[in-house]
Amino acid sequence: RHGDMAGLRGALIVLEGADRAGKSTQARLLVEALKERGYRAEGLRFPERTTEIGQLIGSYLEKKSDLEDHTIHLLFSANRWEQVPTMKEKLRSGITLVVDRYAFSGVAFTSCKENFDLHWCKQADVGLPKPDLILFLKVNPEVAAARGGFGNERYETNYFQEKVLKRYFELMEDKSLNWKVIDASEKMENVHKNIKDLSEKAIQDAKDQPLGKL
Ligand code: T5A
Ligand code: NA
Repeated sequence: RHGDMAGLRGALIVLEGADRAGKSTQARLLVEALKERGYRAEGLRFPERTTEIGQLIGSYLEKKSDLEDHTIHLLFSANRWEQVPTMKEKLRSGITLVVDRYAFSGVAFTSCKENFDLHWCKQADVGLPKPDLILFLKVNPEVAAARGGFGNERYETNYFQEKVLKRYFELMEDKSLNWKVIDASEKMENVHKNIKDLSEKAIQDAKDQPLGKL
């Protein structure tokens, strides 16, 4: 098996994108496909709503509670930090991690609120494991709308989502990160194939490179 060779780490692969771009679907398909091809791979998602911090976030997103905007931003970040020891351990042991949303969701969403400075928004995630590959799933709003209406969670409005999308494109200008834009309006299988090919390449490129930091 590819991941079992001593000293070779797994890759950190992140999926980002607008609402209903298909991140969760593609994350699941990617983990399955990598395993089939003999890689060790596991999925992870943020927010991880099952931890104590995650439950506070879940309740906020479901609008069962209100939290001050800086506070919820820091909780989203803390929800990533609490997974870091496990993530590092898994990557070190050769497991590739496929992550459904990461720090870029945190920055894109909070920085679209009134009176938030981009620099401030990035600080809480500085030092997190740096992704070897960030797949940005791009869908046009009409295609996303055809996949079902918005739910009732916080942030699920056209106005806010459009702002978030613009912010993602600004974040993608950071060339120190390995962003790849995927046309996620295509059929699920085609999107999957593109993602799988880029991911296999990232796994090969990452295996003898040190894990970076955001
Ligand atoms: N947030 C998150 C922050 O503010 N700060 C943070 O730090 C973080 C991490 C939670 C919210 O929290 C915010 C961002 C979010 O507002 P979530 O729980 O990840 O985010 O969001 P969800 O609402 O679960 O996920 P999305 O709505 O973004 O959807 P996905 O995962 O992009 O899409 P998916 O895979 O569920 O697919 C949606 C539908 O489309 C179909 C699927 O079958 C499904 O029905 N579909 C396709 N149909 C046709 N063709 C394709 N290619 C398709 N792919 C999927
Ligand atoms: Na999702």
